[in-house]
Amino acid sequence: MKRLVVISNRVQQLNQGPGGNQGGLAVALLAALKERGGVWFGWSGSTVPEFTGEIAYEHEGPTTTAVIDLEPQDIDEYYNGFANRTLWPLFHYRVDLTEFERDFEGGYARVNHRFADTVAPLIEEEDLVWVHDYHLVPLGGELRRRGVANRLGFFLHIPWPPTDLLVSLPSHRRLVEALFAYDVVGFQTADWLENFRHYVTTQLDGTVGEDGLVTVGDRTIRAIPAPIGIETAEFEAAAQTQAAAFARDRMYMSATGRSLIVGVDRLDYSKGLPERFAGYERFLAQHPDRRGLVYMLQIAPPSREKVDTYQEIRAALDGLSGRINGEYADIDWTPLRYVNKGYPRPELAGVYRAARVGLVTPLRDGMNLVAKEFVAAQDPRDPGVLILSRFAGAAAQMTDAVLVNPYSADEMSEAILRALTMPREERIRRWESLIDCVRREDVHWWCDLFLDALEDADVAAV
Ligand code: GDG
Repeated sequence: MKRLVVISNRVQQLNQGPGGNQGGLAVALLAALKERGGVWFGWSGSTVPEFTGEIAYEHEGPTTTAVIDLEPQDIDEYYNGFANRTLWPLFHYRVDLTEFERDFEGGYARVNHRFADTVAPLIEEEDLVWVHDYHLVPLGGELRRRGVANRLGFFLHIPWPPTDLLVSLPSHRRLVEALFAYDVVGFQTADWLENFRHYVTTQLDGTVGEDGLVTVGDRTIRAIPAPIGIETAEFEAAAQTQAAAFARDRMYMSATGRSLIVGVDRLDYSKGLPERFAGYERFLAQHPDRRGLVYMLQIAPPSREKVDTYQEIRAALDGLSGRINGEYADIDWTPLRYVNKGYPRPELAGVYRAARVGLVTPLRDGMNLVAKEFVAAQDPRDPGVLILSRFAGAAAQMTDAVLVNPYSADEMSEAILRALTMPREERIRRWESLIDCVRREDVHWWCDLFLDALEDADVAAV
């Protein structure tokens, strides 16, 4: 098996352990590196007044992490700028929130240069190089310019937007052309891949051939759908630990006889939290007989706090949650528990297991791992019901969830009632079909799918 070099914006600290608060990407990549051995390279999360390119290493078994510090201006323009103020909203269909600033593009190009300069010497001849996400689209081209002839793969964790939206980015052409430095480009779903193909054929005069081959000019890449999974076995086991049982019992004891509806999301406007709260509020308004019998727990650890749109969504949610509780709470009942902090994974698993309903309703999401984790944590004899947005990538695989349009408070309200009253046989039938997919198409399956495609790819000419 070939050694792997993974490159992503952030690198998970190796010594953080299973209790750490890791994002979806981190959980998936650590699993891949544990299996194959190799290097994970990225930004340390710290800044220095002047960039030096000095690398800090950490080792654990076959895995090495290698991180660099960036300058404050890099973070403003590349991370908080082009990545999170331009590409993230645009790729989540939010042109209204997208900021188009030339300075951001300068910072994005500069950091991709810096990444390439520092990581290129770490790449050995036979390594497979796997670049992750929208922060690093131009990195493949930068590596090629530095003579890296290895197989290069790129995986996009977020949606690929329709062409009509993407062309509102002034530099859209340059961005997409940069993907042609890779050998394999992976997307979460066939729909996002279709959007990419549409762009390439209509804007770049490209062609789509057999077997996922996409050609523009003299470059042919393989563009594939590769839906990311979770470490299912590990998460199922986490749900049965003492820590999980303790969290589950804490939930039961704090609300005896009441059904828990749970949501867990990074605090991000793409996750549809105001719409979710509105759907729950509609449910409470339409079903007075259910008040006092249910409660909702929304765990939402803050993220990207330097970006104004994230401050705005947080303020909006503070207001909405206050309004819902002000309107409906009773002296012995709080309808909505809204918590802005993260929990260790086993505790999360216990909370999922205590829940009657999992509410995963992003307005747009590349995949959504919470949906899969919720399913993995359930008790097979008495599983909860997953309500899932049609606009999450996960909906393509998880068709036995109760699928909803997250923009519709009425649909959400109906789905909540349906989930709460669903007979046990139907819950079990749906859950068995869902867990089957979550087990089969887990994170190891995903890695193998992508890396097999990469190993099979013809090595690009430098
Ligand atoms: C991007 C794409 C795609 C959340 N709160 C806590 C916590 N989490 C963990 C979850 C899950 C992860 O964070 C979130 O993953 P998602 O997939 O839901 O969303 P993004 O962070 O937006 O990830 C997404 C993903 O990349 C992978 O490709 O699915 O579409 O947007 O694992 O459990 N973990 C802990 N405590 C928390 O409070 N420990």
